[in-house]
Parts: sequence; structure tokens; C-alpha cells
Amino acid sequence: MKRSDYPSLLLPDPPRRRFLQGLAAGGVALGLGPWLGSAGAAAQAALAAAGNAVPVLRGTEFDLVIDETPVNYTGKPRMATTINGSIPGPVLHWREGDTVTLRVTNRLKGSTSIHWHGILLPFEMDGVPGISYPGIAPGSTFVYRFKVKQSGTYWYHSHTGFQEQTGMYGSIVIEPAGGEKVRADRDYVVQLSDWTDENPLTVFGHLKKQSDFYNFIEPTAIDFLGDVSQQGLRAALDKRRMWNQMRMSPTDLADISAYTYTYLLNGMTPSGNWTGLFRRGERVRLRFINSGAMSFFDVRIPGLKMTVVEVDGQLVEPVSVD
Ligand SMILES: [Cu+2]
Repeated sequence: MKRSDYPSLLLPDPPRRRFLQGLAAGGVALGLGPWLGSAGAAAQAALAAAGNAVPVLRGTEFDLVIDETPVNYTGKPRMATTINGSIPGPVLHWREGDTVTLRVTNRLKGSTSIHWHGILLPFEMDGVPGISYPGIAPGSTFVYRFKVKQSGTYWYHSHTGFQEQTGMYGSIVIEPAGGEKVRADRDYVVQLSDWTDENPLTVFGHLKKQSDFYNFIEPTAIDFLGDVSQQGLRAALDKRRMWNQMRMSPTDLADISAYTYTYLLNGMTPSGNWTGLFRRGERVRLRFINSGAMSFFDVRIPGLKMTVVEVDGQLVEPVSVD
């Protein structure tokens, strides 16, 4: 799979698009720049050496540390919110039927939380501040413990402020009690997300003041004349009236576009070209996860048929797609 094939959506203009391909080796590993020598540099060097692999943790006991980590996706150094120093955080491998213990330590200046997305558990373990618990205060550790009652592909993320947008998310892979029913020779998580160099609060502020702030492909007078010549004046006017009455734009596919977003795959920018290796004839399982704060993704691998076998942790009637 080539990173350059993705994403095909919402890229306003070519120069910007090239820029937003990002740094070839962006992310945590190259976030060293101005902070070289700061705490955590050794951990980052280890990540750089690991290439494009997201760290994997297996078993029933997990220690997760939430901290700020310097990153650089576009040439501008920024601070991210990380789990064990990486974006995404580690892949958590669980087994159906096991009881897992997850100790989450907060090294941030403010409160944090981890919510286990799609996981069935007692409400006190759900990790939503203000609903199921007060959150995890700075300097403290919260211990989550619950029995794993399901299998499949899930993810986890902060449920506090905009921490998820700034890097605080990871994937969960749960092996079924009786082993995988659909066998594969290789198994890869493909976690898709979006990164902005802006403060997410600023992004939010822009949208509150102007909902199409990041939309640069609004219909123009020339588009209208094109509609008139194709559909006739009446139909063109009707169409425009319909959108105006809804106070919506026909190009309003997502509120936040590539104007500010760099799209990440397993924490790498498009130029980072995340690669999953396999041999000819092997069957590869890809676990696609949308961890975008605001984006949805049109997933395809040009020239390759894929079979969807599982959705949201549920086995489904296999469906062939591109
Ligand atoms: Cu969620």
C-alpha cells in the first residue's frame, strides 16, 4: 500500500497539497529538532530506529503514560499529546475472555482520560470524564480493570478536551477466544487520523465563527453557468435555491479540510509512505480504523480487490470491494 495513493479527498489546490504531503519521516521521531537533548530524546531515537512500526503491547497488564512530546509533521515543530511517547499510542493486543489491567499515568499539566471505544465494560471503566468518573488528575494513575467480552478491531482515545486531535489515540486488537475464524498470513492495523499544526481550539473557534472557514471549493458563478448550460436555467436556479434554503454548501463534505490537516496513516504523513510487507500469494488482514478527529476516509487500494470480513468487531457476510 502506498501512502501517496491516499487520501484522494478534500485537497484544495496542488501547491498546498504537495506541502501537506508532510515530511517524509515526520512525526514523533523527527520531532527532535529544537528540543534535541530534552527528556524523552532516547525514547524518540528508539522510535526512529523502529522505522514505521507502531509499538505493540500484548498480555493482560499494561502501563500507559500520557505526556507531551515534540513532533514535526510539516516542518513546524509542535507539541503533541502522546501515549507512551508515540503517535499512535501502542497497539494493545488482548484476548477474548482475559481480564485486562491498564494503569494510565498522567504526566500532563491538566486532566486526562482514556475511553475504550466500542468496548463492552462496567460503566466505571468507560473513561468518560463527568459521566463515568472524574478523569485522571495530573500526576495520578488510574487503574482500569475489566473482562474482555468481545473480539475484533477497536481503538482507544482521550475523552478530554482536544487531546485526541493532538495525538492521543491507539488501536486495540482482540483475538477471539477460539482463534480467528478468517485466517490471514499477515495482520496489519491501518489507523487513519488527521493532524493540524494549529491549536485545535483555534480550529474550533474558526468553525464557530464561520462554518465553512476551511472550505475553499465553494461553488462559483462559473459553476452556476456550467449548471445552466447542462441542466437549463430553471434547474440550475432550483438547485441553488435548495442549497441556500438549507444554508449548506454542496462541497461541504467535511468541516475541516487539508488546508489545515495533514492526514496520517499509522502516525505517518503521506510522504512517509507507510508500508506493510507481504509475499506473493499471502492473505493479508488489514484492520482499518478511522481515528480522525473530523475526517472520514475513502479507503481503496488501486488495482486490488479486498474482501470486507468484519465491521465494528462483528464478522459479516464477506463483501468484495476495491
Ligand atoms: Cu470513541
